[in-house]
Amino acid sequence: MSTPSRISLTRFLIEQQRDHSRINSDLRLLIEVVARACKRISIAVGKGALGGVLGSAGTENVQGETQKKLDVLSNEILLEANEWGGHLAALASEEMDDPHPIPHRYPKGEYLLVFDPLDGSSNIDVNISVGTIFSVLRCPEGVRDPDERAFLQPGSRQVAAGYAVYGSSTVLVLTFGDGVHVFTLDREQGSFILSAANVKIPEDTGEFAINMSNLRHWEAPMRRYIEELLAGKTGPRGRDFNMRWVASMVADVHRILTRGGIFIYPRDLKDASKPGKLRLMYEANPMAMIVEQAGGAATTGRERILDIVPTRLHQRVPVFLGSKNEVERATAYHREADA
Ligand code: AHM
Ligand code: MG
Repeated sequence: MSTPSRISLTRFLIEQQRDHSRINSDLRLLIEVVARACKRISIAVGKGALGGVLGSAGTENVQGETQKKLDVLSNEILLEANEWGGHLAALASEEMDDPHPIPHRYPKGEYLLVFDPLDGSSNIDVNISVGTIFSVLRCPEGVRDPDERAFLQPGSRQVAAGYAVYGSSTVLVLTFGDGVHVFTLDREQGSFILSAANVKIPEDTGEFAINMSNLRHWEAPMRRYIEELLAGKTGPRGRDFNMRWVASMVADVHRILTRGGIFIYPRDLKDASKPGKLRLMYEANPMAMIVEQAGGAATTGRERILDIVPTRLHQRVPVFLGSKNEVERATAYHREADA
């Protein structure tokens, strides 16, 4: 019996282009380049203390968060990898105030890339999974030198989205709007190999992910939803629910992609200027596209995330995503309360 052939990311992308016309050669190059950058980040993360990359960089990003050395390094790796290939019109990142133009010495392409270079910063120094999240948009027609406005497109216009998790193994998850595919890094060969095609999130779940320490700051419908889960068998839901919270969105979402669940980072009344913690363009949108493509749902508790027209590159939104029936229930509670 012959062993089934392993499908590398390169082969997968070539087949998506040649046999299914789902992507063009520039988008194929873009994904290859991002995947290569993720391999480099995975190596840097994997070295841990021996690589001299742990700890704070002593700087702050635009959101006033202290940057870790690995945040800065990962951002540099993604920038450097993507500047010269001719596939991008501009890049933007959680770690940079403004979009990064393609240097004039290089050709420009038709795509915009926006990313969180290393998500889960609080977990970097403690050897817990972190990851990279990215979203690909088309540069609006006729725009030669894209600024922030070029990026402000609803998530429904993403042409691709993905994330990498640097965990016990490194995985890369991808969608082009036609299903979700998971690749696992073969560390010996240095290539990503398809490990699950067309993954689907179960519609029902008994597992939720949320930072419970913020409960006192939540809105009433949010508290109602969680209190019903916590009430378990003898409560209105009539069964017990289990909780998991890694505090790395990439890891929590990957668990949900693998076995279902609902992930929530709700609006928080602690700081009225912040309608949630997570950022729309490089956290909520790519994850929402992936989750919807896997049969799940993603809302702000009130509206579909992918329908939001962004007003700022670094804007924040509440996030409810994962198993469809739970996301719909939590969203219905918010809508009922508003009515
Ligand atoms: P980061 O991009 O600065 O790492 O912040 C985003 C992270 C998410 O990965 C995670 O879901 C959330 O912040 C955890 O927040 P908290 O520390 O409040 O539990
Ligand atoms: Mg993040």
